Amino acid sequence: MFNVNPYPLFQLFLLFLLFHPNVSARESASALLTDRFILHSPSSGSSSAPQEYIDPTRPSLLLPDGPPSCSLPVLRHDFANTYGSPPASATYSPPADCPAPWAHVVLDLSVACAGDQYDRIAAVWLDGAELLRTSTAEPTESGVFWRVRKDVTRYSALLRRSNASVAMMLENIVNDVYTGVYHVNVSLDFYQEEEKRRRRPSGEPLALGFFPQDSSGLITAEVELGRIEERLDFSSVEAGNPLTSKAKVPSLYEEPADLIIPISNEDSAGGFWFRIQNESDAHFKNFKIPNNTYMAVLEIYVSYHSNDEFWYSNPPDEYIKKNNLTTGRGNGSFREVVAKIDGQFVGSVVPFPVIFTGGINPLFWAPVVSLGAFDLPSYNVDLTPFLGLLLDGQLHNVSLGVTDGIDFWLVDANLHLWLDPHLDSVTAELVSYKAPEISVSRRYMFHLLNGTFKIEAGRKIHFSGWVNSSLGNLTTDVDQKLKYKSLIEFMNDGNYKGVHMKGKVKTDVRIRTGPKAILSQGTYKSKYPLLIATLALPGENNTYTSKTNLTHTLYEEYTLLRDKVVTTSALVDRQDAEGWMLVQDHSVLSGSAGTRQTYQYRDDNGSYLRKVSARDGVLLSDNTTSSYLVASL
Ligand SMILES: *[C@@H]1O[C@H](CO)[C@@H](O)[C@H](O)[C@H]1NC(C)=O
Ligand SMILES: *[C@@H]1O[C@H](CO)[C@@H](O)[C@H](O)[C@H]1NC(C)=O
Ligand SMILES: *[C@@H]1O[C@H](CO)[C@@H](O)[C@H](O)[C@H]1NC(C)=O
Ligand SMILES: *[C@@H]1O[C@H](CO)[C@@H](O)[C@H](O)[C@H]1NC(C)=O
Ligand SMILES: *[C@@H]1O[C@H](CO)[C@@H](O)[C@H](O)[C@H]1NC(C)=O
Ligand SMILES: *[C@@H]1O[C@H](CO)[C@@H](O)[C@H](O)[C@H]1NC(C)=O
Ligand SMILES: *[C@@H]1O[C@H](CO)[C@@H](O)[C@H](O)[C@H]1NC(C)=O
Ligand SMILES: *[C@@H]1O[C@H](CO)[C@@H](O)[C@H](O)[C@H]1NC(C)=O
Ligand SMILES: *[C@@H]1O[C@H](CO)[C@@H](O)[C@H](O)[C@H]1NC(C)=O
Ligand SMILES: *[C@@H]1O[C@H](CO)[C@@H](O)[C@H](O)[C@H]1NC(C)=O
Ligand SMILES: *[C@@H]1O[C@H](CO)[C@@H](O)[C@H](O)[C@H]1NC(C)=O
Ligand SMILES: CC(=O)N[C@H]1CO[C@H](CO)[C@@H](O)[C@@H]1O
Repeated sequence: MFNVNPYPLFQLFLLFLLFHPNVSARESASALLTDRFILHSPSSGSSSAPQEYIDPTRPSLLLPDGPPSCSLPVLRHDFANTYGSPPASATYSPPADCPAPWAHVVLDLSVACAGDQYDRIAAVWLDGAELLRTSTAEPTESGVFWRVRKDVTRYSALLRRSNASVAMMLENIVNDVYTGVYHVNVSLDFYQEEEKRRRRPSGEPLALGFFPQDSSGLITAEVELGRIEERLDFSSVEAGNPLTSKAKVPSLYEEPADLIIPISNEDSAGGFWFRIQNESDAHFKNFKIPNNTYMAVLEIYVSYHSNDEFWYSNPPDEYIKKNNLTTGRGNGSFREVVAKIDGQFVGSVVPFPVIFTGGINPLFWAPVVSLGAFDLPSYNVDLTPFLGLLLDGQLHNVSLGVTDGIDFWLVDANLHLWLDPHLDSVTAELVSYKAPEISVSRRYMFHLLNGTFKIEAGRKIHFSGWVNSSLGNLTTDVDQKLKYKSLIEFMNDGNYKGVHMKGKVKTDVRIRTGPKAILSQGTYKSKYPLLIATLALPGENNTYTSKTNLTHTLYEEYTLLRDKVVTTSALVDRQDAEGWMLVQDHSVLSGSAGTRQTYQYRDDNGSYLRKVSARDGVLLSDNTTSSYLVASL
């Protein structure tokens, strides 16, 4: 049993009352709206030590083991009343004693906080390109702390820059009610491989070219020739005679890009992300790519807030209107983040539903946070088939928007580009483009506050294009199948709410030299079902008790076929949570809850299983079984 001290004043709620004087008791005391809450910490027993919070979703076995070659602190900041302030920033240069190339680079974020505070969204950027999207735990009086370690090797092109700007945004509010200040350290750990150190003793980057600074404030690139040669094994390629080479297959994003162009907000006063407020609110960024780009991937970062924080549980507007509800959390339960180039659809994402630590029942997320809450996923869209449209030395634009989105989404992207080290320019053409409109079917039935709302959506896309580079004339086929299902049920006159959502995506990327000659094929499959059942029982004095069961799973499978060798990896990450809370306004007065998590990963080298269970803020067990030789935690 978790006992907490309610605060009589709750600023936001008062504001809400001020502007919505007719808020119905029915609405504030029901399961109708999936919401966020604040956990006020007990004032007694606060002498206990600060507690570590964990996100056991990314095991360190996937990260390098042992001490890094160098560790570089890059940013330290106390995020107090930072609402409306620009991001905290510092100057970054790679460590002099650990020059590139690096086998791995790991971003290490440490956060500590004590007091009362909501969960907050945050991000770290380097020269405007996002490296990490993260959210915070809700603290307690005695304090909480956590650490996020993320492999950022893929951003090596940025990390090689000197005098770059590292920035972190974390919009926090500190006043009499919200007292928690987030203390943050960001550092980078560089791991050098012995072999690589031997091969490139000087580590001196060879500047291949600078792309002219454009009037609209474009890119300056520095490319390291040695790095590219190592990766692609151009050794058999005669620089002057590229087309005779027996093509070695480019790795599917295994090696870092040579150039990363941020698709982010140049006006960074509110952070480098774009703030998307409705479905017509798409944001653009102009860019120019080098003429020798042979592979391109757009990496999209997203998070959803305010009226769309729980977009997958929002009822349609007709239900809200018909029942005279005052909520803005509507527009149905389907969203799609759409990327376009020069106005043409090139890819989309139905995001994985990350639940922040104040969401649904905050007691679920102490001290085990929801899947991805400390390290939100980013999504890759392969743009290689579109290089034919971009390789003209002209300005193009990427736009990012949210179908059916309402206030507000934080979205940006990084354009990863791989450059040919032997040619000043390559040629390319988009050969096949099939991107039908997404099909969405909606079946809504309701009578007053009871109802069922079903949405099914799907889309199949196919893009194909060739790029003639010193690797040969390679055709890239991208096929993607997207499926989305959502069912929201309201029963007991709105006091019971069931949310069933499932996202499913399968992406195939094939690289071939001819119609049948496949050099490599990568297949990525992902499924993410989420089930939430909430029963609310109205209580005295504008309180209610809410009981919730939740199951949240991420399935991922990756298969790579290359040189007739197949490699696979698979992940199942599942959380089951159940519990109750007594709520007044948005404050949790008391409650009890438990969360169990099972993280299973396997690949061709072994398997890894981690089981964690927690109850009422206490970690009960944390057991790991691993067949890997090194599995330090
Ligand atoms: C940040 O680093 C400083 C200096 O090493 C240390 O004193 C402080 O405790 C760190 N804070 C966090 C949140 O890790
Ligand atoms: C670093 O960047 C700042 C501003 O971007 C500039 O004023 C300064 O001259 C640069 N320093 C070096 C050593 O390039
Ligand atoms: C969408 O949001 C933008 C940016 O806030 C605003 O200018 C525009 O009027 C909004 N459109 C609609 C239809 O609400
Ligand atoms: C909503 O408000 C209208 C106008 O005040 C009223 O006629 C209607 O009965 C109300 N509907 C419900 C479900 O309360
Ligand atoms: C983006 O490109 C399209 C097609 O070239 C053009 O119509 C549109 O005006 C561009 N948008 C911006 C904001 O540059
Ligand atoms: C890239 O190619 C275009 C024509 O295709 C040309 O106008 C431009 O000058 C080239 N850019 C560079 C940097 O060579
Ligand atoms: C590359 O291959 C495609 C067919 O696979 C062909 O249509 C195209 O003309 C080739 N490009 C060059 C420059 O040879
Ligand atoms: C709503 O459904 C519940 C059962 O879930 C039923 O008891 C109640 O009568 C229904 N309300 C209305 C207005 O139909
Ligand atoms: C949660 O699950 C338990 C056990 O299956 C069940 O008894 C309870 O009714 C469920 N609660 C809700 C709100 O669905
Ligand atoms: C509700 O408020 C009244 C008056 O403030 C108080 O007497 C009563 O104990 C409260 N009930 C609960 C359940 O807190
Ligand atoms: C599981 O972990 C708990 C504490 O974390 C420990 O007490 C227990 O012995 C472990 N069980 C196994 C089977 O390893
Ligand atoms: C599905 C749905 O209700 N979509 C609506 C979302 O909101 C915009 C306006 O903000 C409408 O135009 C859409 O029809």
